[in-house]
Amino acid sequence: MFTNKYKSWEKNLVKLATFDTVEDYWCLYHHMKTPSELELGQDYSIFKEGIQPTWEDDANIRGGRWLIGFEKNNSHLDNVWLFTVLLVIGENFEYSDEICGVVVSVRTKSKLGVWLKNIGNKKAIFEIGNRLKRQLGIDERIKFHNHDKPQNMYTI
Ligand code: MGP
Repeated sequence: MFTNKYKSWEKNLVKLATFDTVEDYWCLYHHMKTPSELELGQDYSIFKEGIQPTWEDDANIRGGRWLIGFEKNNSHLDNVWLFTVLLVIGENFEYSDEICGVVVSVRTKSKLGVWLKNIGNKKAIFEIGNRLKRQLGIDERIKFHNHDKPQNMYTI
């Protein structure tokens, strides 16, 4: 998790737990706050074993993320987060191997990011983005950003 207590970005990262199965995640889930119960500025990150939730990690350095934005005080945040986590850990994508992790950032306008390994794998980027939209029932546009650059690469 990102605690938002310290000035240094890295110092705010705290490892909460590891899990192997959906069942184990379910146990953790029931003991944790939901995103909407976190403080403003905090994040939850769930990444595959061995991958740090940072742009600098070897698995992320050539990657990017699909970003799903939420309006202020959106009541769907917790459900969309849970459903996204279950989709990702259940490997529900044709290109599940390309997914590094998922992050929910609690802000005035919160956001959910699905981090992918390789900005060169356009097929995987679109398969994952389109499936996320379909499975989560998102009608609004979502944007894919290269971790390196602030402007978005793709919009669907
Ligand atoms: P953020 O948490 O992704 O967005 O990054 P937020 O808080 O909504 O603000 P935004 O307006 O910048 O979108 C906030 C800041 O945290 C970034 O500008 C970086 O300074 C720092 N930061 C975020 N991430 C994910 C990283 C990272 O992976 N590595 C490093 N070194 N800094 C990061």
